Amino acid sequence: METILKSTKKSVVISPEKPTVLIGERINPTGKKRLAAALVAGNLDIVRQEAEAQVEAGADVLDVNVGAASVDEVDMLPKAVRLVMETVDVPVCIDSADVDALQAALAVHRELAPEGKPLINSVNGEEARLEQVLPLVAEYKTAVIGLTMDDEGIPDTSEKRLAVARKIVERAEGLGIPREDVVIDCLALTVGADSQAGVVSLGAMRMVREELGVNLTVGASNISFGLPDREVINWAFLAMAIQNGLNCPIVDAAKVRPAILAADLVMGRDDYAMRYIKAYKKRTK
Ligand code: THG
Repeated sequence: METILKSTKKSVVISPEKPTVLIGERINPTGKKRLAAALVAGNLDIVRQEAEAQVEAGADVLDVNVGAASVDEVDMLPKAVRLVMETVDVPVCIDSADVDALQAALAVHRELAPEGKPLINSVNGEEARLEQVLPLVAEYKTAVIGLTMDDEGIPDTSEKRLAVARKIVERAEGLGIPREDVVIDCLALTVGADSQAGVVSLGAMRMVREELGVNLTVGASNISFGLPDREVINWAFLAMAIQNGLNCPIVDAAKVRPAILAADLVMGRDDYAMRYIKAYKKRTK
């Protein structure tokens, strides 16, 4: 099961047989006042800096999200995607709740990388969203993240999240979108509010991976929201999620890459610990 993303110069293969792919989360104004203010002012300098810093920190793909109050995403998302594509070589993950913004960004992506293949973030099990986003995925031949939530919200059991994932995969295949181009997000909610949030998410990952065979992402840092020393919780969750089939988390690469390399090593995906040691040497230099 290979999901292949492409920029102009680079292909990234997401596969259970390969090392974990890191999708860098930092081009996102959520919780970042300085970036939000800059986006409102139309200033994209921080986007350029974050793109460079994340690739330097080991991000394999960059999520691009400009959603904030009073940002015109239809205007800004294509500009941010263009800037990221002109700044770094890695494939992009185009993240918006606004379908018109997704379409505008996809048009720019096609212009700059006619042979490229971005990841769209995201569709979910809501009828309206399936009807709006999947045709874009088919038209632009992209890959897409499917969130395991629907018109009723986020299901509170693993089985119900699996059912939403099954529906998204079936609807995608019905439009001729190959299953390998659907990456499922079983969703992490904070364990600070619900002690079962981690177990439900991890269980859904195992079931989706076993039944549907698709690749898996998750916005990993949500697991620790509101708690102290968040990184420790994120590391534990990521290691367990990787064992349950997670293979392309959305993360802050600078903060979690060592933990992910350690998990890949323990999972037998790093011969002679070459990747782990190389990253350690770079980090301590
Ligand atoms: N699933 C999918 N896509 C997603 C998410 C998901 N995209 C958005 C989000 N969730 C993942 N991205 C982020 C980006 C930033 C933060 C968390 C998740 C974040 N920001 C800090 C804060 O809020 O405190 C600011 C951190 C800083 O400045 O260092 O935490 O779940 N498919």
